[in-house]
Amino acid sequence: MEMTGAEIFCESLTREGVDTFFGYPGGAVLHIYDEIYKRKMNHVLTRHEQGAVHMADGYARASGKVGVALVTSGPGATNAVTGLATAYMDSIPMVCFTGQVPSTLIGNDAFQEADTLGITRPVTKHNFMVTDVKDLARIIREAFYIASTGRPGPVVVDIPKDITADKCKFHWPESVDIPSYKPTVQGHMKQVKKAMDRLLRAKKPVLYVGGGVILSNGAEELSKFARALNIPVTQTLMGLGCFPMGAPLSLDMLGMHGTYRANMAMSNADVIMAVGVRFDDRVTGKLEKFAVHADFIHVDVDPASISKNVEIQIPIVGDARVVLEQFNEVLPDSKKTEAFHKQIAPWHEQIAKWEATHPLAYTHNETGAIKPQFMIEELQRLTKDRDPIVVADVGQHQMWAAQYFKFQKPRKWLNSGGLGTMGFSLPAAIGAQFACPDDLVLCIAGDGCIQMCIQELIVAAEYKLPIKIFIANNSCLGMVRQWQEFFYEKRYSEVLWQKEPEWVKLAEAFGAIGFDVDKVENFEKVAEEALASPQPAMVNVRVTQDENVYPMVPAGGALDEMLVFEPPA
Ligand SMILES: Cc1ncc(C[n+]2csc(CCOP(=O)(O)OP(=O)(O)O)c2C)c(N)n1
Repeated sequence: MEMTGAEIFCESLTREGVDTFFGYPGGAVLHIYDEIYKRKMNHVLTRHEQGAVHMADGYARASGKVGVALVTSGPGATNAVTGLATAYMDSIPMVCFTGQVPSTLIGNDAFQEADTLGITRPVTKHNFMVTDVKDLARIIREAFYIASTGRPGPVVVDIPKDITADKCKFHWPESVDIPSYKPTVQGHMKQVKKAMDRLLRAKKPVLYVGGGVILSNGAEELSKFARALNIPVTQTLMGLGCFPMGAPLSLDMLGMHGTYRANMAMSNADVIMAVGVRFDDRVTGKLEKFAVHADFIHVDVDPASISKNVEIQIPIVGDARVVLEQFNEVLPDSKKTEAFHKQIAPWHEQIAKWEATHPLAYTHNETGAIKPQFMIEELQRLTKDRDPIVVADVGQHQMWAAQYFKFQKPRKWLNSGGLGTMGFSLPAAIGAQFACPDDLVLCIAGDGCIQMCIQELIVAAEYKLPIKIFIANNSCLGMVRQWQEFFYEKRYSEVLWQKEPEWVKLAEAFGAIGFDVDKVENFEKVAEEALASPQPAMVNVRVTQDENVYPMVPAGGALDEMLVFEPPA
């Protein structure tokens, strides 16, 4: 039977098992939207294309499935770019369909024409333009395959309008075979054994693990491996929760705002086994001074990330979970393991000393004003039994959430780590709630970030999503203020607001319930009320303005040259 391109589009999404997708209509995608209407598909109408793509992203991060977005040509596609770049930097599996002007008009500066392929090429893992309706089903199948295999990432499929009206016989390929794309899954066993051998000779080993462990669903294998050998584990911002934070072996986060013990351990280690990480500059600090005593083992699915920033002695290309499984197969016998534990015992003692001298710390305010760190700690305490998904935005509040909310499991901590996209949290929280309808979803945002995609709050109200937004409101762009305090002699240029919205009214205007709180003594009551509500809620938490995130490795500094918190005399 013949189908139109629009029918093929919808049928292909169904075959891919897409249960929810996010989008915004327009001229170039009208045929597709007509078919969505006829089939009553589970499409979520957002209020901005950036919101649609962040929702698809949050859905993917929380569920592990491919997130799907659909936007129109021209401004629809350009509005999607920030969301695509965000997903690209964090290796999030996503397929974004963009409408395009009819094939005959391409290159004519037609109404709502943009060179979507050109614009999105640097921010996608791959992109396609469909030039024949007969290719549509195959391209959609390949797009999902490319997005979700190897190092995951967003894929754009650009579909000219005429293709969605053209007809052909529907053919769904049984399997995908792309000769130029064959990601390596299994690690080379010789390399695994070599790495194990080097590791067992280490006196100061560290496991440096990140988002790749979460993306590959490798957290269990990681725990098994780290615990068997008793090796300390530090996680990147993207990897939080892939190993339980606060556990005896966990050094928690490393990098610019990492813990003192994590950064000192990295700086003094003799062997670093990196798994599913990319040696980002926010992690390494000054490269010439990064972990100068260490030999590196690097496990990564993307061969291009190996020796990209730091020279690797033992590379292993493969899926993080699969390679960790391979490591667990060649664990030493109990006698050798015991000897290794003894060999690294002084290292554990040293790490404990670092932790004792410089733990994460802040002081409470005598006036009863709320410190942002307190807000995070309290939120964790009040939601412990509900194992929430926490979606953060970008700035100081993000770093405090990363430091103080001790994530125990993967996929519970979602944030824009690579691109640092302000505005991410609210739509991503909505996407996460669609993916996990029974979970508590907390959105932790700054007063700057929340205003960037606030229009999506109405979507939470419309779909009755009980997301809980906590705004750490310091009446400024706090992270920028902190840099201006430290590095620009307190010249606070364009970071302090003169006016802000009336937050409770704003929440109510969007169909959510709103709360204000500004004293420690009231926080619990207000938070409990918001958390208990079946509605979306937005809590404006007035926090102190002059708080800084510590430790801090100044940009371009070495990891062990941290500015640390000094309690006031
Ligand atoms: C889209 C975008 N624009 C600008 C920035 C630069 N930036 C990083 S953090 C930050 C301040 C965020 O302020 P706020 O949301 O109030 O959070 P706070 O740091 O105060 O916790 C800014 C402007 C960014 N990351 N993203």
